[in-house]
Amino acid sequence: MVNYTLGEAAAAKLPQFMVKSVTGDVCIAASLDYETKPSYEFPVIATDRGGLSTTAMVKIQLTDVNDNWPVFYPREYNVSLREGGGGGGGSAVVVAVAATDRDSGRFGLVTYRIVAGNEAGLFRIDRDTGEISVARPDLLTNRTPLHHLNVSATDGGGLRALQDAEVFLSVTDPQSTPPHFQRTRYSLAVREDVPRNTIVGSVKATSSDSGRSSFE
Ligand SMILES: [Ca+2]
Ligand SMILES: [Ca+2]
Repeated sequence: MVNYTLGEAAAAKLPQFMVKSVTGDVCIAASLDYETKPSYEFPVIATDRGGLSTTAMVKIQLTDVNDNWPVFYPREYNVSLREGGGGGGGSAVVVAVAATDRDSGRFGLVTYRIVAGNEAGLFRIDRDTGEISVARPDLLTNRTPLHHLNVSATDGGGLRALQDAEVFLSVTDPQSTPPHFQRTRYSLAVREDVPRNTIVGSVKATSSDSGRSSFE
């Protein structure tokens, strides 16, 4: 007659597993999560009536299941576009949306699709990278100055992000230019013990339109 137990240290650390003392069956005692811990290894001790014992190691390898939905971060994107798609050529990438999925392999592989707002085929998206570009620069005019796309993310197991990404694209007049910073890089030195609200420098951008911007 042999009695089976988890090693003492393992029993304290691993509430997920138990071993039946009479049969030696290894059972699940609490819920598992591949994303938190994909494998376990622990000793099982067999003891006979005379008190002699021996130890075997048990290794548990979990198999991933598709239990995570893709999640967009950020979920909203704002882009300004030049009329006629100028500035970098018509097929330049104007914005890239991004969703992540905690699963491994194809269950974590995200593909993107524009699901609303692109009825005229103005934009296209790279389904693997989420990069959005202008497919029809000739249709990009400020007679329709605002475009609103909904983008879905779906993983390789067919789970779709519960919330689509929203992309707001505004078409600006080719004459107007976006504000530009006086410098592209600012380096500021700050003592680590300065109190809150201390001004440590300032950044400044200027705009070509005469102070009053007509739209944000
Ligand atoms: Ca997934
Ligand atoms: Ca999983």
